[in-house]
Amino acid sequence: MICVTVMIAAFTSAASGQEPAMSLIPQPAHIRAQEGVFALTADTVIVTTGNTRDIGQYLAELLEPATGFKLDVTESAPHNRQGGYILLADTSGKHYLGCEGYDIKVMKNCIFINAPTTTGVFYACQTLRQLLPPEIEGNRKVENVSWTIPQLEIEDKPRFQWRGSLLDCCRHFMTVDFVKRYIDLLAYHKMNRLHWHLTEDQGWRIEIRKYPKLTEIGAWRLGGVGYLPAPDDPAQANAARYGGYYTQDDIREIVRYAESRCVMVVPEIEMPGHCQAALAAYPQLSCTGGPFKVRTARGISKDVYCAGKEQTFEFLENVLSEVIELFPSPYIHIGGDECPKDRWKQCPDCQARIKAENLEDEHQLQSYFIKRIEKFLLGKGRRLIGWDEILEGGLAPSATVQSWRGVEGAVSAAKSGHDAIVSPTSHCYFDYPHSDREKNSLSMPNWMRVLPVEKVYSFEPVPEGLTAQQKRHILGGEGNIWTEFAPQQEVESRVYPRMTALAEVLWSPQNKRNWQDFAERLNVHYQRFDNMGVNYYRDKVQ
Ligand code: TNX
Repeated sequence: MICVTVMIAAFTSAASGQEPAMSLIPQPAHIRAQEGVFALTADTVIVTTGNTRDIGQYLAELLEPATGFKLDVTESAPHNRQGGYILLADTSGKHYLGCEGYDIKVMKNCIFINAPTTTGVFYACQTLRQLLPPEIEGNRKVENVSWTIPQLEIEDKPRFQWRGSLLDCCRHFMTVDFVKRYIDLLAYHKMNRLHWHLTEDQGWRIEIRKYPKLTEIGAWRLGGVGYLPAPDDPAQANAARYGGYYTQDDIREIVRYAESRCVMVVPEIEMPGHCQAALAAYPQLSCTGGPFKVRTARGISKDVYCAGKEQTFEFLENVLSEVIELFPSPYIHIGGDECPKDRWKQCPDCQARIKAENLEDEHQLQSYFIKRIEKFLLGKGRRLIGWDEILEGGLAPSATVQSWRGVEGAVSAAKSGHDAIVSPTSHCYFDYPHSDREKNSLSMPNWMRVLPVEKVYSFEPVPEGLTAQQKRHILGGEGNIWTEFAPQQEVESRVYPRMTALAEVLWSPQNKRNWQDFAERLNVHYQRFDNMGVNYYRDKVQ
């Protein structure tokens, strides 16, 4: 009987023509393959040391559904256990692996995982997961699979510290469970930042106790249930009420969950533009006084926070104070992008501010706005991130710039000694179509250029023309999913497999990048996705 099982397993893996066991994404920095395998059985024990108990438990839970094994998690090395053991250790002696690196040694009867931090141990577990057959990802017991891991040694650490994804929960609201799954998939790819876009023209999604109308009014719009219509499209008039928001308890739950997956949640509270939903709730924060509706159409609203009135700053500081309480992230993203200056030009309060502060124009007024908010954040011990528009009119002293209109923003930031996150539309906008076919079938507008996975894979986050010192300011990159064209049920198929490619770009050594090799590993990765039920995009007519 045992013989038959082994033969079936061997046949299955040969038939797929792949070596799934070595198909790792992102590719580790160093692998040394060896002969033989470690066989995971119901008798295998997970041994934890130091602070690794929670991760040991997590690993046991991960392995249980497909194998049916309820592995013991203990703190002492077992004697004569038939099934061998997996030892998780966070050891301070491995400084050279950095704060996220790890090493794995797989031998016949045991697996040693070592890392200087629990984060490293967590990433080792993600690698271990991918060293098992793809069936490990199923949520039901699978028979006739031999759960083996090839004997090998891996030493691994990331190329970049900032491996992020923006998730826009404003253009479309997403449930807490969905956001958790999104985090799980990021963590699976060793991505470590969730840039959570929480406020927009089309919806305010975070409960602020001091300003209840933000969510009573600002979280709901009339229409825009599916793809957001163009501004001149009258189709949505009298449409149904649509929206939702996260309570402060929801937010705490998500932040805690993300922490357990080594993901830092960086909230984005947009200002001075992209705030029509807030103005619908509190029109006195605008230049004209309103009234406003939560925006239904896509595109950019001309109505923005008034930069002249003191109450705008009082409001934003109160909002940010609650945000800071909820998010332990050292960074707060304040947007800063696409802020039309039309209203400021006509507004007596804004013009008075320009005069009083000796500013040249409305661009400098925006810069005044951002610098003032930065000062507030720094006083609370937090650092500001803003889109590359915050460079216009003078950059706030310690701001980090997120470059989206190409990489020029990152170049100027790094040249002036500021940190930068790189996410150009050309390579990192996962709301754009995967292919012409998709673009046409979904009737996406022309400015959404086609972005195939191969192009994402060719992304180089460090722009040319920087000195070694300046290059150190490039923290990493982000793959962004804006959701004008992606309600929750379409988010995964926009994001994957492009995020998979970006994960390798941001984690693996640059000299290991090889599209052909990646494409082969991606085929095995698809089998893992199939088992996880990930709704990834695959162009069947390639
Ligand atoms: C630009 S990227 C925006 C978003 C849109 C996105 C659509 C950025 C800072 N602003 O508001 O959703 O394009 O691709």
